[in-house]
Amino acid sequence: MLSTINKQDKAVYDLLVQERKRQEMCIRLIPSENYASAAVMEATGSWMTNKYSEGYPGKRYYEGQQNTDQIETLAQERAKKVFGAQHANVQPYSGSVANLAAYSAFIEPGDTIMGLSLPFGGHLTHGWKVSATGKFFKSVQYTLDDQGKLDYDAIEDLAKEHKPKLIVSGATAYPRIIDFKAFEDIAKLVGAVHITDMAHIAGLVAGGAHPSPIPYAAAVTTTTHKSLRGPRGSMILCTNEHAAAVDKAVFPGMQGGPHMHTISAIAIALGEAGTTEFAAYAKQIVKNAKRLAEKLIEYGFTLVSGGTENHLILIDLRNKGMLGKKLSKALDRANIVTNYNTIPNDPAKPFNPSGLRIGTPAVTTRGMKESEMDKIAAFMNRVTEHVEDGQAISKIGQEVTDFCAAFPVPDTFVSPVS
Ligand code: DSN
Repeated sequence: MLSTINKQDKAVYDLLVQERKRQEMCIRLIPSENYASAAVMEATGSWMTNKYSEGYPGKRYYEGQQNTDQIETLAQERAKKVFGAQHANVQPYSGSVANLAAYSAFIEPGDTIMGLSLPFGGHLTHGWKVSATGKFFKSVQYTLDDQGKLDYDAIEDLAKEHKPKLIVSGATAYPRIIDFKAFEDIAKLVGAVHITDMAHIAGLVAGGAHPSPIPYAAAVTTTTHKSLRGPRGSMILCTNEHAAAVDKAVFPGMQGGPHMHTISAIAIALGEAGTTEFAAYAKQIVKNAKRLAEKLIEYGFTLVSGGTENHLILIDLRNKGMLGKKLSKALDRANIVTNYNTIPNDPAKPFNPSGLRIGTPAVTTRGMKESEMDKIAAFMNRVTEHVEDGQAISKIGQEVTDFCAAFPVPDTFVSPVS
């Protein structure tokens, strides 16, 4: 496997193999990561890499689209079916581009947008000041209440005060169900367009484990590689009413040639996401997150909002007397991969914040269930208690690797020409 790369470029081959091993021997808890299937991985390395297809099916600027038109149409149709959407654009290169495209389909530079502040769990592209979305648009940011939950009354008040043209719902570090109807009602009240970024929860929505934003947003953006378990790509879903504006905003507004190899893999991932197995997977992600949260609480960890209702847990480490970076680095040495993160109203600096963000999509793909979450919580607690003890951390790292051996990763070690 990967024999061609092995023969041609040993340096890259060695790194690819090492990464495969790392993914196999670690407990991967970064909530935006997953293991794509072998079929998805094969498509991303396929012949579609070689094709330019600027435009849309039936309306391209290059010839030779006999197969690309069909595969893009297939991806669109599957996206519409999985999410119950009227229209799907499967071309955005990734989530950030999809968000900027979605905004520009509805509003002009200089207009006001309103999204969840990044340090409270939003995303750079929800209007954070250093992002193009915070520079090209006037940005007003909502935050969370004292419990770490969305406060729809406060969001409504802020919207009434600033009258944004566009309101973004969605988050990257929010452990609770989002009430998309409440956002739509607020948007209607102030005459704003409501856009949802469901990147983190797309797999849960596809599998019926989180309410869908589709009925309540003018457009819904998502990446395809998080809980949806596809390739690194993105989509925008909308009603027929907004299809032309969204398509024009993506191409030619934001991008040139679509990545047809990624779109092929998105089609495959959506084929997988439409199955009953995937629905069970999505529900297990949430069950696992809830169990992991319960156990962490038993070990004395403080969780932002008191727990989780989705795939994600945000730990407030202040009562443990350490910052997120220190713990995430110790966990990494113990082969448990997480990321440090701000907590709401974080007294510490964003590059060394007070929180740790974890989630269960990747471990659930490996077949781990509630009893394994108990073990993961125990490992995490031991690392926290021995954060300064290199020997103890190495011992835990070996135990983690032994534990992982019973849960094979999807075979991503593939080559389309073998
Ligand atoms: N970087 C992604 C995440 O980890 O949530 C969001 O784009």
